[in-house]
Amino acid sequence: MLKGQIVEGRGGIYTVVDSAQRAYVLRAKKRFRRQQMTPLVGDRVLFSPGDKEEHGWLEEILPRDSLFLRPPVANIGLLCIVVSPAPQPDWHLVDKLLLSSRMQKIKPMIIINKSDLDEETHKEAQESYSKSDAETLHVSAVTGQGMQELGEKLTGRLCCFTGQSGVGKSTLIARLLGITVETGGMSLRISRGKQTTRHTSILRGNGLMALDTPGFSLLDAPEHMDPVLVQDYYPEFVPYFGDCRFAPCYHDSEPGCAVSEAAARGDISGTRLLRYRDLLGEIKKNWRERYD
Ligand SMILES: Nc1nc2c(ncn2[C@@H]2O[C@H](COP(=O)(O)OP(=O)(O)O)[C@@H](O)[C@H]2O)c(=O)[nH]1
Ligand SMILES: [Mg+2]
Ligand SMILES: [Zn+2]
Repeated sequence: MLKGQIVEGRGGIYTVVDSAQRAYVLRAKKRFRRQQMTPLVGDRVLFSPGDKEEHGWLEEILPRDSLFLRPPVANIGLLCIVVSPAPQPDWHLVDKLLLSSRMQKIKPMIIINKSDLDEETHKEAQESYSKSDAETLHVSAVTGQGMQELGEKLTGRLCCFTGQSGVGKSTLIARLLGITVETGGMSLRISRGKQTTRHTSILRGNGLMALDTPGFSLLDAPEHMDPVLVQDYYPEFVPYFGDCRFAPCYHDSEPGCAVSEAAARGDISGTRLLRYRDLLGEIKKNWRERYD
């Protein structure tokens, strides 16, 4: 048996690539369906290659390091959350993506693209996230600023690009991997129309592996999350947890809240705390309505 990684899955046919970048076409054995195991793009697998024109067989899915749901991809090593000056950043969306990456134990990175247009967006990002553990990097796919450093950070892991539509995800990937990818304008409109049938595949080039996603304008808050756990995913709040007057404290409007005090002193970002409270409100509402 050989070892490889699924780079594409379509209608029960999987394309798997081995360490020498050779591609194989495979089908999954019936056993997978019986066991309700769905092979996913990104899965590391064992397989028997086919003979000449015959497809081979996917034999076994190796344990996953991570599982991302939108899109469904296994073993993402880095979630690249892209923002730009235009379209304007939706920091609530960034916070939700950070939350889901941390819940899945996937390292996040915030990429501020189109730095050729302004530096304000980068300053805003630093204000919000310098105390969290998310790295921020400002680049321009057009001028090439920061692109070499970005390429180095992507090396050696499967990187998923996500964020609003139009921020330059496809342009960044095309430039980094040296390949052609559908970007803005007409082709974007076409790909939008096809979005429901659009499948996910791993793109490869220059020794890098990336996933492009169509981008979305809205991401729902987690539906079944105990609201008291949300704060655990805000690393900059953690040092203050023991110092709040109430236990548990949601760091919402409780008196004597050490997290609120830290924000008032400017030790953590006040805007991020305000957005946390909005998200907490949404998660509380989902939690109350979970049995409806
Ligand atoms: N000024 C500027 N425009 C960019 C940059 N990167 C991408 N764009 C443009 O932004 C638009 C959307 O890019 P696209 O890659 O399709 O965005 P996506 O929807 O996130 O994949 C296109 O017109 C790109 O040419 C950049 O760094 N600077
Ligand atoms: Mg795109
Ligand atoms: Zn508190």
